[in-house]
Amino acid sequence: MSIEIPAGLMDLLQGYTVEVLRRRPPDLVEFAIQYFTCLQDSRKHDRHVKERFADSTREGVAFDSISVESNEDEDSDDAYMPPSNPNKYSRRASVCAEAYNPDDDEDEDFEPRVVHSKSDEQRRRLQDACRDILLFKTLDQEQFSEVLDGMFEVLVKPQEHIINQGEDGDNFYVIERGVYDIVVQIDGVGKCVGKYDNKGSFGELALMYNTPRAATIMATQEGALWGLDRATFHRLIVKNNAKKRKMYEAFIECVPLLKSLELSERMKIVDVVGMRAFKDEECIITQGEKADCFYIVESGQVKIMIISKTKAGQLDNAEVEIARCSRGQYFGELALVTNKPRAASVYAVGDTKCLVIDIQAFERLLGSCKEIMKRNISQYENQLVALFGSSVDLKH
Ligand code: 1OR
Ligand code: 1OR
Repeated sequence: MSIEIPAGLMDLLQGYTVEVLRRRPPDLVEFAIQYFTCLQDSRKHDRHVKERFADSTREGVAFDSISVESNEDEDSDDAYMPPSNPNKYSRRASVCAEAYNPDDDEDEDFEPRVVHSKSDEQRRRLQDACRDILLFKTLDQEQFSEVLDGMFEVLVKPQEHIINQGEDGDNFYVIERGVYDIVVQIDGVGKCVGKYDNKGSFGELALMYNTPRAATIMATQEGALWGLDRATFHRLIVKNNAKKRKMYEAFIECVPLLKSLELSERMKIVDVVGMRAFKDEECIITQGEKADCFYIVESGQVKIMIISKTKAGQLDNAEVEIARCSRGQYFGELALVTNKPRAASVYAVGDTKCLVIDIQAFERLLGSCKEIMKRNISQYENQLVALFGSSVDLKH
């Protein structure tokens, strides 16, 4: 029997839970009454204001410019007053992936554009560093150049903490060079759970979801980063995420691999995916290379090709097609799951578009899908034996 969860229930309970964790009230029932009563009052108030100003809205005055919210009393100890949209302005109020509505933020369009001047040489280095940043892949040209204008250079020393877990988020960072450890507190002990090796970006989560920093990022050697301030990140990237959600929501819903995830988890994936387009025969993955991302086919097709070698060690350099993936199917998981080089090469068949997820987001968001992937991987071996007999091995 399947039980349908009413729309909004999860967010409602999550909002309450977050406030409990934040404020640690002595009496949970009393606090619940206060919380939900205030929520109801603020909704009534919102409806009332909306009705009152409906006419002026029709005349072109944006409702949100009238309904001003404040988070001034956010940390006061007075009776609890949740903001009418608790996830919009208050810091740390949201740990869920609530959809962000760009139309709520008309006022942000009038924020002054931040420009950090750069030499030609700096701009060239910055463009190189940003070329493969997934979060920038769905921006249009104008938005992308605003991002580049807003970025500033940060030089770092060995052992320097660029981000400390638990702190508020100030900037988003793109790596130009350097190796950075990702350290997470587990049972009170800092554990290195991964690293960035001379490429990638970090620091987006606290800015996207108004949460404390989820990890510490520490430079292990001298390095160079490009920072983007919180306000510019919000105006350009978070706003674009709302459009991304609208664009990919329906598609992501029908990816079989992601069926077991909650809607909010799937939306968090959409927030960090990049989109890459490939031409017919273009190489997407090269066998033997180091892996740093995972793909889901959005349109078109890809073919998976391997170069095998016999157990006697003879190389058979011709590539053999072993499988194809089309809309909704994924590839590039094997190297991430097994921590080995790419087991095959992958080429586009016709014009093809893929959603791309970087290895850190893969670990963070698709951990619970790994069992499904592992089951599918165990079937690869059988297919391989069926195709080539038992005398073949993969060339790693
Ligand atoms: P942030 O703004 O929270 C810390 O600041 C950043 O570290 C975070 O954004 C991400 O960009 C980055 N879990 C959480 N944050 C991570 C992780 C991560 N990896 C990189 N960041 N995990 C590690 C996955 C390899 C999961 C750990 C349990
Ligand atoms: P990857 O990260 O190793 C290449 O990069 C991708 O091609 C790989 O992840 C898988 O997503 C895919 N059968 C089906 N798909 C495969 C196979 C495969 N190998 C790699 N990929 N095999 C069976 C052949 C009939 C190979 C056996 C391991």
